[in-house]
Amino acid sequence: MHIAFIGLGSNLGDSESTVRHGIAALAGLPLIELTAASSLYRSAPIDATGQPDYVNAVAEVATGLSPPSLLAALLSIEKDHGRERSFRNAPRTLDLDLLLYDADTIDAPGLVVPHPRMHERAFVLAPLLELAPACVIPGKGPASEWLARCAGQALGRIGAP
Ligand code: PH2
Ligand code: MG
Ligand code: MG
Repeated sequence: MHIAFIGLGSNLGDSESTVRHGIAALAGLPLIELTAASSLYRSAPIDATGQPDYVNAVAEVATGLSPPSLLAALLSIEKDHGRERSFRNAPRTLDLDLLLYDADTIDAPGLVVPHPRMHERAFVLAPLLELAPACVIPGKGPASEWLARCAGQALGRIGAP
């Protein structure tokens, strides 16, 4: 079994409900056991302007799936929730990002792990640190040190998953 962390985000439709459904959908996948889910957070959009705020969370799973198979499963959940890809960072019903897979580093077309921007985003780091306070991002260092550098990013805890 492998341990993976998945980032969830939504800023279109009923985002709180969608993120909760996304977490439940992860738990329902074959060869995936949901081991923990963070609180939900509301966050201002990063790298996008004039969009609604996001709801974000992070889930921890134990899985027998390889990284490409896990990614394919994540994309199928996004599709089930009506995800459309119109332009980069377009508002989305549900985004599921593979953040970490064990301590692996992967650089393949369409699959880069650790997620290349996770260390500079409070909406990933705060929920991740709830689940894994000692988390070290391979190639980057302690997640807690990166969160301390994200002080300017607006983020509020909504509540339990
Ligand atoms: N996702 C993005 C771009 N910007 N901003 C917030 N607050 N939350 C996100 O999930 C997010 C974002 C691309 O996936
Ligand atoms: Mg994303
Ligand atoms: Mg994505």
